Amino acid sequence: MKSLHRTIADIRKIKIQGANEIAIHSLCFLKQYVKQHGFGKDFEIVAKKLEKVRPTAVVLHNCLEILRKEKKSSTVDKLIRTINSAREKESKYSDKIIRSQSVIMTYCHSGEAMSFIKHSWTRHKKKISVIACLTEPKQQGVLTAKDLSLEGIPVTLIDDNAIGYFIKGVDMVVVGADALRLEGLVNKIGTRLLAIAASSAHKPFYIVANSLKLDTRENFKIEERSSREILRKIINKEKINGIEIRNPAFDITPWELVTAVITERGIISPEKIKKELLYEKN
Ligand code: RUB
Repeated sequence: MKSLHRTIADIRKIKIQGANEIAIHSLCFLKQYVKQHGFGKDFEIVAKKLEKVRPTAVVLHNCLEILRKEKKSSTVDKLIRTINSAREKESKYSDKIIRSQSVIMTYCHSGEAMSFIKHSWTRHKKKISVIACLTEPKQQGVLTAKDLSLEGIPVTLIDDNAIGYFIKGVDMVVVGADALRLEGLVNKIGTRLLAIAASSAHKPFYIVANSLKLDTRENFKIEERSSREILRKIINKEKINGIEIRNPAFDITPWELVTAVITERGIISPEKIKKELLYEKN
């Protein structure tokens, strides 16, 4: 069994990344933990420690809220199954969105977006190609490019600055989500600019996200990561001391820029997602 320390370290260092994987790995740890220690006071301490590592991604938070209510170790398995089966269900809708010869632009590395795109290639045999954006500063887009390329999908890796150059040639943008909030889609920093580029080029912008990503938290914060991630990319560091460097990990894309959200329950309009969020809030 992976220790709490190890689980937290792997999530913090982005060895485990993406909202669903963060939740699944935390749940795997908790499964062993509750077998030994149950759901007593210490469970809450451990749960809070895990939740604090990547606070923006809402899936783990929503899973913990369910666990806090049900207090059953079988709930842990149920939640892992729910996340995994949502990916499969969403993927089936790729047939309705992705056609042969489609050029798809994607951003960062989202397990749900990956499954959706791969499904159209492997199951529906669509001759697609993908443009993966590098996604600075952590470059998770490289994972995406490798992942798709291993499946045999033609993939081109581009710098984030080249989005405006390539957007006219794509048929759609497909991204994942860290959270779906009333204000909009929370996803990797840069997603908002990509959505603006897609909208100005009249290209559809799709999100693939399960229902555990609905986020009604009052206490919501955008994770700000170490400035060192930006600093190490600067070639000339002369006279750089004293300049403030900011490194938010996520941004919010307003719903007006989103075409639809593909969930395990079907393809849902942004208006319906907002209604669901309002309903859950009240
Ligand atoms: C990952 C990211 C992903 C979402 C969705 O950011 O923004 O698009 O988390 O991923 P990071 P998934 O690499 O900082 O965790 O679909 O796998 O839940």
